[in-house]
Amino acid sequence: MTTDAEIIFYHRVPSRAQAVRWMLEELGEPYDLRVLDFEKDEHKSPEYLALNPMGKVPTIVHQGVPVSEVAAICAYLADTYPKAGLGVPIGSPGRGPYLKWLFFGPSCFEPAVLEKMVPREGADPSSVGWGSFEAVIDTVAAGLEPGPWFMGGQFTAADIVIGTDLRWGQGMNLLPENPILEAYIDRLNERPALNRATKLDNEIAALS
Ligand SMILES: N[C@@H](CCC(=O)N[C@@H](CS)C(=O)NCC(=O)O)C(=O)O
Repeated sequence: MTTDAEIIFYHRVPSRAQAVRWMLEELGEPYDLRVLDFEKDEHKSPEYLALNPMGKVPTIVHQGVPVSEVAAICAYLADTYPKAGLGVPIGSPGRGPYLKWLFFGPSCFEPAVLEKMVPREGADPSSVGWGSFEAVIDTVAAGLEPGPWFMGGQFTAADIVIGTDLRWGQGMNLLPENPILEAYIDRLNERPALNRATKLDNEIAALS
């Protein structure tokens, strides 16, 4: 689908790009969807590699500039479209903690959960950036107290970044029993934008 939307979104289902689909649905701005066919190696085409040299999804292009990496895209969109209230502006006391959670997603939470799925021998908690799976889980659960979101009463891009990994970890049975995390995931699952994104992505999955 091609429109005159400001945002072009390179997508694939299933993938981490589903976090960006959710972000875009929360944002409420129009976007031009380009679904890449991995079977045809469209993500390794010269045109796509010029946008994302990793040959991975997601990527967005905004005002001619490509942005990749889930957390960077979510942070960028939150800053660029502040009316949606999904970011914490520079100068606000919460800006630092907000950035902490945004970076904690890909640098600590995701690698810890992936390591839980595929354990590696000899990872020293003091040298790996995420410490340990248990420490990461405890940190996230403590960050959700009192909640309901990482930034208290404000739902932000950080909830989309970490929330996506939490929902995935729960689906893969990788999370320990934890009432704080379970209640948080239940709250995420009630968000209309997430339900819209899931429905749209299920329609893509049904076509392939
Ligand atoms: N660090 C990247 C990870 C992106 C990523 O690994 N995407 C996978 C799908 S979940 C991909 O495109 N894999 C295709 C490939 O590597 O060939 C991000 O956060 O955006």
